[in-house]
Amino acid sequence: MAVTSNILARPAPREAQDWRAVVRQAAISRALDDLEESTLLPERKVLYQFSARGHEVTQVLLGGELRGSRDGVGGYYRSRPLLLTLGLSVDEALASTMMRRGSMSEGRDIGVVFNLPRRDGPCVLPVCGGVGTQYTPAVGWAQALRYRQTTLADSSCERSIAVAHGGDASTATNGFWAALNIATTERLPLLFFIEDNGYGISVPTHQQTPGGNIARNLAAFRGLRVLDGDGSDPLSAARLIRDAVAGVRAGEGPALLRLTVPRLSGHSGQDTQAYKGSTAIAEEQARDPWRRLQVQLVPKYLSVEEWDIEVAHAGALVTQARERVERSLPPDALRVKRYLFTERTDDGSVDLQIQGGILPEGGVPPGASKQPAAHGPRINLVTAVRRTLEHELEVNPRVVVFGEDVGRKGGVHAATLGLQDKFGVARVFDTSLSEEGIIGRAVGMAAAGLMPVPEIQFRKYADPAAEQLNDCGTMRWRTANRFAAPMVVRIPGGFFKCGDPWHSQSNEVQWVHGLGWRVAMPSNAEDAVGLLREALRGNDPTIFFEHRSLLDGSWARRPYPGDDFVVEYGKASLLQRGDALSVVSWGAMVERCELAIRRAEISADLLDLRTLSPWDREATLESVRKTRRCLIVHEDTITAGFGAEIAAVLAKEAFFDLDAPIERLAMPDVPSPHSPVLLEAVLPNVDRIAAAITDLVAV
Ligand SMILES: Cc1ncc(C[n+]2csc(CCOP(=O)(O)OP(=O)(O)O)c2C)c(N)n1
Repeated sequence: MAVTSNILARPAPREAQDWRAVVRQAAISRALDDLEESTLLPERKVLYQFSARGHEVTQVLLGGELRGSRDGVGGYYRSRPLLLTLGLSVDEALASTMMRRGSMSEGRDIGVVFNLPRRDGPCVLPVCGGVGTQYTPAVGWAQALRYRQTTLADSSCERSIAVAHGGDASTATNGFWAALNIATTERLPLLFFIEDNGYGISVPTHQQTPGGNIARNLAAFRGLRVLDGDGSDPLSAARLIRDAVAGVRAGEGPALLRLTVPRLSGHSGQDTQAYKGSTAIAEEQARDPWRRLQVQLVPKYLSVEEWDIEVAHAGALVTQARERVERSLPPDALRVKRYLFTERTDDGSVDLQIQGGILPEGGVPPGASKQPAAHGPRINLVTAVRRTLEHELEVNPRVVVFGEDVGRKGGVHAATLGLQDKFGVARVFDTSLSEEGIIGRAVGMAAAGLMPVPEIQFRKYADPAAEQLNDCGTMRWRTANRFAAPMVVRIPGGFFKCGDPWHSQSNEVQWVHGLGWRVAMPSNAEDAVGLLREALRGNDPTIFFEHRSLLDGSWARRPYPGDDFVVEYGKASLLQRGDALSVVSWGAMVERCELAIRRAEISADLLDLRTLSPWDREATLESVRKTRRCLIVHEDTITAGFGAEIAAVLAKEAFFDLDAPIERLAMPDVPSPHSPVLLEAVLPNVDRIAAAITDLVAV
């Protein structure tokens, strides 16, 4: 066993290990793998099998150390032994792989992609299929532990830690490096637990990290305690695990523990391992930690009989669980569309997720009003955003605002100006430059009961966070309402005085296609206040798009509508009424449409959708059925833009009411150009909108 460490390893506390429990848990894991590999997979009762054979002893040992009342784990598809140790029942495990009712996702997700919501012991964040996605949410959990302890005076978080569990290849991902950077910079209580089985499917570890040992490579990484050992030597692995956990728990900052283990089966049930060769496979079998455990324990710590009893007991547990699960029902196909968003029960109360966000912990949002209490001077949209954030930070101690430059500078768009001075660095803070880190961290914080408000500096720069955004949106659905991560992602974007492919993208349709996200695109300061507040007090993840040209635009200015004002999502605003046609728009195009209608001197309905997910189908249909003509105007590019969705719905639902084809005016399929001359040539402007209105009315 080698220990490479920039802090010398301390002797582990001499607490007795319950070896019988270790044997029992590891035997259950192995019995599950035996059953799935030998029977359920060939019988096609399990469609995806990811064996943990070779990984089970180290994971069970880790699970035994996670006794903090608020410990949080980010795991992956090979984490089942760890979960079994933390409370996943054998029935739940089998119901999940066999896609039965009572599984952790109700048949919606792969059976080894688990979750374990809990507030009285170790909680496992919803596991994702994407390799490396577990790391930044684990960082968010670790930061939330600190926040809850210091800012919310929540003593249950004292000495609790976060653990991110992954394989050797996962250390090559963006998520790993983002998490490592944040955890060490912020000195968070996070353990990176890396099980190095030598392969990422077929690609050997030396192609994932130079020299093939991530622990050795990180030995000089500042702020990280690094431990390295042989997971096939259970007695010494147990000491290392205990030592690593104890250090993080004691407040020494993050640590990384790498343990080598053999992967004794294929990567998944389909994998023949032809790339390994028989010598390598034989060598791996010789390193089987389960067999070594027996040699190390029997008879010194356990008698032969005790070992056999535990193994037989595990086998019986799995057999009985299989019988029960075989008799259980398949998932309910009628429920497959449920739980993309918060739902209500028959009595009207919220059908709450077990964990994530503020509501499951008893949080009650303050009273709200849909009527604006408009008074005072008109304020611009950026002030509206700032003032709303300020008020919500005041009334809700769980709101945290963060992103690149949002702290001392107050954001590059000035939306958070002065907030750090007022609320302190724990609640309003700068992050390192990692969008994966910003959103992944928000996911972990939301899961831990906070309301994160991350800022993505410009729309285009959400690209590196795409994976975390996607997985956040689907979390409620894929855990069948067990977990959700409500948050408000503020994203400034769109053109300003000029365009360019980096700062001026709109592309809102991508968010609408991102399942599970609510999407707001306000056109003015009053709606911005109401939509932002509604999102901040809501229970679903929300993309709040702040259009750059509106931040200080004069048309968008409105009086502040009050500290209680909210705007319901999915309710369009009918800005003016007319009968010759309906103009449907949102964001920065609304102002142009209003001017164009005036210029064309046509009597028209002007609908500002305000939110695109959900969007107000009813109001749009009602208007179009009345005017019998519709022009949709948006800034996003035309092909498969959101206008296409609206047009498709109108074509189907209002077909016999239409007197003319539905028209769309949008950016052609080009990136936003920089020169104002070029931008003017492609962006819908008042002249072109007015001409389109005139033409459509003439049809
Ligand atoms: C982002 C992403 N890329 C590719 C894959 C396909 N894939 C699944 S597992 C895997 C290898 C991961 O290996 P490692 O992290 O070492 O864990 P192990 O399977 O060895 O336990 C790959 C490439 C994926 N799931 N996610």
